[in-house]
Amino acid sequence: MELNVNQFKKDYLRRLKAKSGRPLEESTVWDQYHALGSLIKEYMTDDWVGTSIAYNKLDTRQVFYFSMEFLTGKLLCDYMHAMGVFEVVEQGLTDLGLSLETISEAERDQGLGNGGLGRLAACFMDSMASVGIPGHGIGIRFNFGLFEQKIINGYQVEFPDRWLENRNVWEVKMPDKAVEVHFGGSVRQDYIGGRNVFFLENTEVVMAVPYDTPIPGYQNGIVNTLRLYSAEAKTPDFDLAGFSRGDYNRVFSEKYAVEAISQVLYPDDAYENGRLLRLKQEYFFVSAGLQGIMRSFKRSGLPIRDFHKYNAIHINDTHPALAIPELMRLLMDIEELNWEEAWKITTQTISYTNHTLLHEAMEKWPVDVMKSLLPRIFMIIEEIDRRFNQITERLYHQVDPRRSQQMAIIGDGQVRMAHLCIVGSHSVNGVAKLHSELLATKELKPFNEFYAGKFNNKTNGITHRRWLLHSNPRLSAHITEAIGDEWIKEPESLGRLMKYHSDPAYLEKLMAIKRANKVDFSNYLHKTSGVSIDPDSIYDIQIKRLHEYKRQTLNILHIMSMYLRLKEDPDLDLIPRTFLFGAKAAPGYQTAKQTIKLINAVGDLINADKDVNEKLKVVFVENYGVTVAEHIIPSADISEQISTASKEASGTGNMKLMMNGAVTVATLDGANIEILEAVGKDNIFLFGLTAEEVYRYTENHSYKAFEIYQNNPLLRRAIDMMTDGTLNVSPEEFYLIRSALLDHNDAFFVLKDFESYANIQKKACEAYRDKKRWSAMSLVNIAKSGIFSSDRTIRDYNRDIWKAPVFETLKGSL
Ligand code: AZC
Repeated sequence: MELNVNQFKKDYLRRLKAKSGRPLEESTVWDQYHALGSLIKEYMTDDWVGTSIAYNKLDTRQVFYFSMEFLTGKLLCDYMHAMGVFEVVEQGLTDLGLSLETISEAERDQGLGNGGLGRLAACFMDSMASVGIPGHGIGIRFNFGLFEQKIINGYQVEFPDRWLENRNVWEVKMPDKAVEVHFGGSVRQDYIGGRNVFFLENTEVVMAVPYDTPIPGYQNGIVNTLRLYSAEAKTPDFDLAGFSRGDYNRVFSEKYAVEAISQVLYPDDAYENGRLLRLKQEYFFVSAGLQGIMRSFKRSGLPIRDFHKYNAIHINDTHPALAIPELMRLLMDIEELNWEEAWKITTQTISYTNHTLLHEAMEKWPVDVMKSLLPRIFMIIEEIDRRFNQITERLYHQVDPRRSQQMAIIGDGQVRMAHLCIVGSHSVNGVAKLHSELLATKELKPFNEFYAGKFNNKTNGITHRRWLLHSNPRLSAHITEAIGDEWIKEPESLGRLMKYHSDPAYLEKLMAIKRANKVDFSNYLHKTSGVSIDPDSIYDIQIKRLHEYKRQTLNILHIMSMYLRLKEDPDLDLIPRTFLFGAKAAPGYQTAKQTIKLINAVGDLINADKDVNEKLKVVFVENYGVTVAEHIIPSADISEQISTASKEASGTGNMKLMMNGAVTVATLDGANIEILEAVGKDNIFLFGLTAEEVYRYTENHSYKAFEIYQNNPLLRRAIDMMTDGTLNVSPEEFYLIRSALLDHNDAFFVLKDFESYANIQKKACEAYRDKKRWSAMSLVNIAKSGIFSSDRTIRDYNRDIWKAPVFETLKGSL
């Protein structure tokens, strides 16, 4: 948009006064942030409203991305970049004696997600708008996002994330678009006008109230919408009669029970804990979202039988799986279509992404729970299952009689949500080549054979605008100086940087930028936690959720072994190295929590030991999240992507780090394999078992972890350090970690991969010593990262699955 500095200053001073009721000199940083947010939102409004009018007018096919999680982070600076007003605003604020940096610190992270899955949804929102796809997000407006983590005495302690406590300037409440969602009750069946009709009776009614947040594309005037639903009690306040009788407890507890639905995000990443409230959350937003879509579709006057031609609904993992029976319900019970018509529309509307192969993450709901919470929905699922079984039984009863039971949606007293998604959608995709291949050939093989062509791959991506352009301005400028700014719209043109591959001046500047970013991060860390780190050491970074399969344990055991070697030989020629960890553990995941304590205990030992602390430092960065990531990633030298092969579906942190010039230490897992294909084997450090080997060892039970422990003295000493008193904790402190490794035969092959990990780490350090070689490696990683932009991912989804129109701009369609 057009905006000059003077106009901005004028607008801003007025807004500040109106919002805070005080002059600039007396305003707080919060006032300043709030006024700025509200002004930026206003600047966006014409395009936002215009976009939705244009989509309606053009009867456009639209995409709705249903996701339980949207891990958005902060929005202010992103918005300003998208609108092309960043520099003007920054200058205007400086003129007024204010600092944009300070003001943007007042914004709270929108942390409505656990990790990869939720952050992917946020990147997709950005890319859909920027690529020009009419695509919106549908989710839950949790009052509390993912918990805030504090490290106290080395332990993770969780605190509630009160992100809404000072209001959210970006959202717009839409009370007129609220819909009712029904739980419980019973189904009454009637035969009216020649057809079976189903009524829900005696249900508990919850109001789903939408809050809309604008999602602007990058300087294209398109503004899509993220719609998050909040649960409210139906009567506007509470039961007044009960209140006047003095029945306060009952009155309030009913209101709270309803509102509990959108109260808090479950803090489990890739793990399903099967709570009833969680199932309520899933149905709540799915039903609300579909009713909203249905309502506006009907307003358009288009025939209901064409619903799938105008709406593509994508479900992010199985959490929104109930969209399938819910859409069936709406089409049959409300729109009066028959089963076959409704089924055709439903399956052609819905597509599904699987994000994990881990069995503990696969959602299954007990039949009796589903039946009593959602009686009509359960009936529909039963009917889908019955019809599907009929076909599979006919097909397989002679060849393999067990197969139709294996494929059933309802089995062992449970509803298998992944099976429901596969049967009820027209496309099933994995999130990296290896993951999609394992889905099709192993975990979901019978389905892939049954549904030829339904399974496909869409390798994940990240928005290079947030993760490079905005969070690493020095590197962005250096790139633009060399190849122009086309890469912002067409990220694969980053490949043109390859011509600087052996240009000493260019590479030197690249390293100077990395050094400056490292200084920035060390200042940030010092300011936020009081910890000092040395920008001349290697920054070796592992940032992601804490999980046994991600193997933070392998990293820390290797650090412990380096410590032991250094203690024996203090003159060991090592380049100083800072190991940084950032990770939240699910509050109920004890092994993960012990790993956090272990990292901190090792850090305490090493950082205080003068024999080693010139060469090694271990830092656990508190409360890892989107904003912390934006500070760390530009400074990274080494990216640790060391999951047990076959366990990490894709990973996306790996992409962010490579894009910022870090070199990856990797197993052949998830998207690491595609990073290898992009950069070539000389620009990545690979180690460890392959997925095939992991499957083989697991299947034939030939792995013996204890033998490795006995035969590798250094590794044994590192493991024993957990219990022998060196760490200044009780010998019981890390018993879960130790027993997972030794008593339960190390399910994630930490011991098996240890030696090859230690070897590759040595190689990485040798490479780092050679500055020229390292800087060229770093450059190749940046240059080849364009394919990991979520713009590419979104274009792939749209080309193969959604098939929505792509608009360069909507100007002129109004
Ligand atoms: C994650 C995967 O673990 C990660 O590898 C992937 O990059 C990310 O999704 C985005 O696709 N999965 C989850 O966070 N959660 C579940 C239930 O899979």
